[in-house]
Amino acid sequence: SVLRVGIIGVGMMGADHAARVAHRSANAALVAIADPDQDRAARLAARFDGVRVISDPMELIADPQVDAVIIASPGSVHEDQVLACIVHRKYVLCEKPLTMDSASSLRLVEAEAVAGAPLLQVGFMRRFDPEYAQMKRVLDSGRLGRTLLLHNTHRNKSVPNPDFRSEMIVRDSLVHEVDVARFLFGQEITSITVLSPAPTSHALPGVADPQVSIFTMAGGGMVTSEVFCNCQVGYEVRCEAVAERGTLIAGRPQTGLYSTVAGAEHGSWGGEVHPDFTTRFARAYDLEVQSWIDASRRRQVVGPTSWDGYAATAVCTAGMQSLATGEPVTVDLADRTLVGA
Ligand code: ISE
Repeated sequence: SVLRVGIIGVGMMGADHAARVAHRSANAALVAIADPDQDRAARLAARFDGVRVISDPMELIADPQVDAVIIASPGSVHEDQVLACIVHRKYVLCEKPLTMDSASSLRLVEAEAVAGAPLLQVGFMRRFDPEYAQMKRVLDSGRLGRTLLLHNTHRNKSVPNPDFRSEMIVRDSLVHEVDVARFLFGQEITSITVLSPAPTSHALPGVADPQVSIFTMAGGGMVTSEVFCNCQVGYEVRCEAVAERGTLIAGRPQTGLYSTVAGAEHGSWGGEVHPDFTTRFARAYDLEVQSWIDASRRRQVVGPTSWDGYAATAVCTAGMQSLATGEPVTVDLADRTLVGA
């Protein structure tokens, strides 16, 4: 039977997922959406057949006609919404960050363990990007020897939202690099340092942008990440892995001299720089959502788990502390066996 999907939050990401579920996925139907902005929800619903607008997200989760839920609301309301999905035994794909801090994410890991079956996939779509996925396979094959380092670049053209301050760059943007590091190394992060170089004049006053972060992995490897949210050019995400006998780069521009300049639409390199994540990771999101649909129909969770969401939030919680001093902060992680994850 077709998986009947409801979506909570239809801003940029939720609206993108709505079109994906309705038009580009097999064995799924978009049946309901909820958003605090009723007009926005009604306008979006009108673009599809048979999609109901339900004003209360909790009602959408409880609705017997909704089999599974995508949560694309702001991180601050994720905890209650994911908890409701667990209570109603609904499969749920929750966008990152899982929650705002480590303690609330841990509560979700525990609630899922008590429910007795995994229900939650966290929206770390990079794991589904064909190049990142291939990088993982090559590193795991051992052909290049042990993985030593990762160098990540993560740039956004701009962040118009005035709430997007230094902490949010850690919690909402750097969190992807946190998951990439845990995914590619297959290890936890033990400490994080967040450095604040002199900021760009395009950042709001007092906002540390760009930021440079250093993670230490449980096995002693290291990860450096530049996150730059007002780079003026476009969306650029790259990862270089350094192993004992070789290197790999995901997200490399295809050919020739690469040069970007602010002012043109999205910069240029003889080709186009992506305007934002919806185009750069379109394929990753398609694969992520289809995999979630397929797994939910089999009553399974196969992507990043509640533990992955919690571990990433725990690293970002430590990262937000480090932001204040620039000193390394040890990541405080629960004992996985004790929480049943
Ligand atoms: C956004 O929420 C994302 O997830 C993007 O991938 C990231 O580049 C951006 O900085 C975040 O705001």
